[in-house]
Amino acid sequence: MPDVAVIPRPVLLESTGGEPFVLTAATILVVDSAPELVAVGVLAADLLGRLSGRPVEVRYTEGGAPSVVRLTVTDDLPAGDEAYRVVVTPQRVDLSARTPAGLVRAVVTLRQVISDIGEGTLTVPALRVEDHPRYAWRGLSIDVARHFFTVSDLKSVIGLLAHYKLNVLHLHLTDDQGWRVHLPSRPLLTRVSAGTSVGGGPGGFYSPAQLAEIIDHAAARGVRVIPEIDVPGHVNAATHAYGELTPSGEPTDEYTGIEVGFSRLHDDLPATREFLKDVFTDLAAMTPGEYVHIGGDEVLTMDHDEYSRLVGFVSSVVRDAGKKVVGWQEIASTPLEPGTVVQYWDINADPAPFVAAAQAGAQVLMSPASKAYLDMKYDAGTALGLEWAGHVELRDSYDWEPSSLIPGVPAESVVGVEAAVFTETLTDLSELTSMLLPRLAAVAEVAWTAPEDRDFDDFAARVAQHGAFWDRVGFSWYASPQVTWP
Ligand code: TNX
Repeated sequence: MPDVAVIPRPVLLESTGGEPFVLTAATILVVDSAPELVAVGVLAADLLGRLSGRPVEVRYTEGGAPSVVRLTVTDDLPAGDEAYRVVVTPQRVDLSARTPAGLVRAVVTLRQVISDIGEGTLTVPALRVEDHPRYAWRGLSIDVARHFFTVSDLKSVIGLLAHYKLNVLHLHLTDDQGWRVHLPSRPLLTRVSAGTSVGGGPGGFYSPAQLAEIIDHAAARGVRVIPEIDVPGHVNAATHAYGELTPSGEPTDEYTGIEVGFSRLHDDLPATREFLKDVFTDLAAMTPGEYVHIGGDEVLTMDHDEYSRLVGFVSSVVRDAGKKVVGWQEIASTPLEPGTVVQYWDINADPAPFVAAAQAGAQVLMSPASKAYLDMKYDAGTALGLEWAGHVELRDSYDWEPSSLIPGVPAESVVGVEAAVFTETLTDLSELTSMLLPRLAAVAEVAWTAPEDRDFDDFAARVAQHGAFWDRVGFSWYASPQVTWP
């Protein structure tokens, strides 16, 4: 099927032969009238409308219409919230799934197989897709602390996640250089520490209403938001706002450099636990999802005992607020409750703590920096990005196997895959997407597609077809020499 370049590669995609479906002015979109389904229907109609340049009507019944795109919820599919089916015949397109999130996946597959043949005419080849993801957690972590990204930027990123069937947006909301979410219990955090960023730029923050707007926008596209407040290190923005968090009682200076590991909380200061309780209780209250990320990385100036106590305390606050804990891999060396998610990033780390954590019922989320850190330079000539984990070309982001990455950690303990983009060197959406694309598509396929169905050459031939889409949407991207772009 030369014109069909679906990423991530579906479980089954077959041509059923014959004439394509043609979207005309007579085509209507039909969906049952449950509110969540209507929302997906409106999203799909809006998409088809934008592609064809003419509005597509949403109806609740077919009423004998000659040309129909139909969205249906059914149990007649493999298990899992995101399983879906697409069947295209000359007269109709049937999208079915077990859940609204599954329907979003089906709509995206439809979008990726549509050809625009001009003058508002869209065609879809006659085909059948049966599909479901390998991993339930397929994410992107984005650092909005080193540089701030607006609500509108994040909506663009969410669109990109949805387009590659990623379902988690992890927001790294705080770091030494800035505090990016307003918390009602601690107003000084944003009043004092939101206006800075790496290199001294203007910074910014999200109000509770804006965070809710991001969460809702993501939810409508089958993407859940996992917010992170990074403690007990990476906290200079907090100690800059609240002097009571430092041994001298004086606030620290603002920080706009890119060193890591120097800032810290102190468990023996009376203000510390009050602070942690306030901020994580507020954050959990603003989070409809199951998880809150507590950070926990790179605390280079604290002994292990104190680190363990602080991680334990924060984890208990998060659990008391009804949420499960996610933390960077360093938390694996502390006692963890079952169900905690440990995010692996440093490929040189000792496997032993991960093995022990998995045995204790923790799950591991795979973000190996040398594969999935999309702020790494592609090669020595890349203008932006860092290189502490080496250069990460497209093939590096594609050719790896999450289930056997950490020796001794059983495949069942791997909850999924998350790409990450830290933004020390990335100041706007265009710079951001130039690092995400095309590698985000590669990581998305690692997370969705079974290993036996993955092949770099096959992926490269498909991703070559996606450049035109990125151009149309206005995303900057990197023309990797590992792909023959058309
Ligand atoms: C490591 S990965 C960090 C971040 C940096 C990033 C740069 C991790 C948990 N911490 O603080 O921004 O490297 O790539």
